[in-house]
Amino acid sequence: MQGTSMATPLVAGIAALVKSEFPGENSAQLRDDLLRAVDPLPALADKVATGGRINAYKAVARSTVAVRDGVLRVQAGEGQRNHFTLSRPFTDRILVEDAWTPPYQDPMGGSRLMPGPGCGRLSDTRVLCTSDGVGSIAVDAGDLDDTISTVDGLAASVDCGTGADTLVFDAHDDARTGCEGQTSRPDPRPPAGPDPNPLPPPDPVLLPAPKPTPAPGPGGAVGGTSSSGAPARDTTRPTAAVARRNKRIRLSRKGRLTFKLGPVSEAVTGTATFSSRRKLVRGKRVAVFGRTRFKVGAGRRVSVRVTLSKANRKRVRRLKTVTTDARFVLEDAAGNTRTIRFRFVLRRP
Ligand SMILES: [Ca+2]
Ligand SMILES: [Ca+2]
Repeated sequence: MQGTSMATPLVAGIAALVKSEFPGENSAQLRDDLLRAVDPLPALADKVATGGRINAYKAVARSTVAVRDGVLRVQAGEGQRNHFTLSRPFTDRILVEDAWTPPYQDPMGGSRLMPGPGCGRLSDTRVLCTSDGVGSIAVDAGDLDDTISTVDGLAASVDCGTGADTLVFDAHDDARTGCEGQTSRPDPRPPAGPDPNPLPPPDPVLLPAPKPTPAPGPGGAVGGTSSSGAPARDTTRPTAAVARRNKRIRLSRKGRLTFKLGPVSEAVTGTATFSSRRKLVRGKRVAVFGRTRFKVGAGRRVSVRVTLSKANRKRVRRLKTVTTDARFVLEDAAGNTRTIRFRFVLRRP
């Protein structure tokens, strides 16, 4: 079974599943959930927006992580095999992880971590919390077979729940319930001083729904969609405003094409790929004629320059104009990516 007509009911079915589990979500949140719940597949890298295939387990498996009243609480949802790992990379931070099992590995495990007060998301399965004022840790792994590794040097209360569970703990006065396999951890590694970076921003999904903003004019924010209304703000992915869009760009006499995008909301690295249909590079239906990498700081504009080959320069001169597709893939320090596409007309010098 393949193709969009097959994929549509599958995605719609998973959307219904998410909606029944989390009825309070609005459509922007639901869309965000579906775009995150994929197994990346190399074969789909350039074919679909997410570069992956939807995974129903990933769409609904969620755990919450928050600091309340001096306790860091990790609460698993129902029907999840969790692999909670707590660590202390910095003296003032606690890192909580619940990694997905690799695609095709059965049974599925891991969960998307939803950061509450005192915590922020690094990626879907990694959350960083403050340890300021945190006196103890409470982990509830819930049903099914879970593995839990607690943080060093903090009293933990671990409830492994039902299932065959495995716990790795340090010699602290930990309270442990329902954990069958237990291992004491050897000497902890000391944390690397205070974290020089601020905590990641709070989870946009837990924030009140964003107010609709007026349609973006020139230089407006660009989200996942381009023309249909104001996109939802997504602080976990790099955003960029558009400087040149649907414009005509003139090729320089030396065959250079300069394209500007930005400014970007945070420091990003990325690639820009330029392709045209048939006209440049003979014999191919869609041909890439330029590709370049870039690296820019927060608040700066992405400016890329591509030089056309001599043969392609000649073709642009002959054709006068060439419809060109530009594809920008931005990646922030935490590994979140965003793809932005444009179509513009390349003009001869
Ligand atoms: Ca569990
Ligand atoms: Ca369990």
